[in-house]
Amino acid sequence: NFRKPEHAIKYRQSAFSLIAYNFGDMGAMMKGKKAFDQKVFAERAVNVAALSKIPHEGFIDGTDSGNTDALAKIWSNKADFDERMMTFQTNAAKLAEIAATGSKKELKQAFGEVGKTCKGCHDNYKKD
Ligand code: ASC
Repeated sequence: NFRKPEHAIKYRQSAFSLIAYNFGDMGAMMKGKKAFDQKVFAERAVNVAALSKIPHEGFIDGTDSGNTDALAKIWSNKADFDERMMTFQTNAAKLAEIAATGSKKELKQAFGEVGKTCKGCHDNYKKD
């Protein structure tokens, strides 16, 4: 367990930083901002799939204030939030699977699905 609320906040933020870096690099390839490299893309997708399982645990009670962009709404809509987190994990796992063997078209679609889950949560539950 976390000893202090700020440890839980730091824990989830650390995971999100790693997710943003890996997903951002995949995004650069999808947008043609850098050359598409299937091997690198697939490695990043595996990273995101593993990392997607980390942040949820950090959203413990009493961590809606302090050094966080998380809105208190998370805890008054916890079932919805939890479900979105699970969808993120499921879609990230699918993307990793498709990235290993799939066509670029399939991969683009799966990448978009993960991006939607990021955005959905940010729009609803993150300070802008
Ligand atoms: C990213 C990133 C996000 C998501 C989101 C997807 O690369 O940092 O927060 O994608 O913009 O819509």
